[in-house]
Amino acid sequence: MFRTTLILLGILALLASAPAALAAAGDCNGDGSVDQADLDALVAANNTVATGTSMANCDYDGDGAISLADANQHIAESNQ
Ligand SMILES: [Ca+2]
Ligand SMILES: [Ca+2]
Repeated sequence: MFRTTLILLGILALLASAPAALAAAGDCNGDGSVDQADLDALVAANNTVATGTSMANCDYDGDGAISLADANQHIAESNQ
């Protein structure tokens, strides 16, 4: 019984952490999907720091900041 409880708690912990684990490139606003709202957020965040926020999902060049280069890459990858 105790072991079953531990297994169930482990499964619940995995499910609870799934959204963070599934954070995807292009999900600028961190809502779990990639859509127009992400491009809007990306453009609005131009010239801001990306590190430590959901905007890091859209820091395509990995320089720690959001720029128009990231917006251009976001558009290019959205059109694939
Ligand atoms: Ca999103
Ligand atoms: Ca960048």
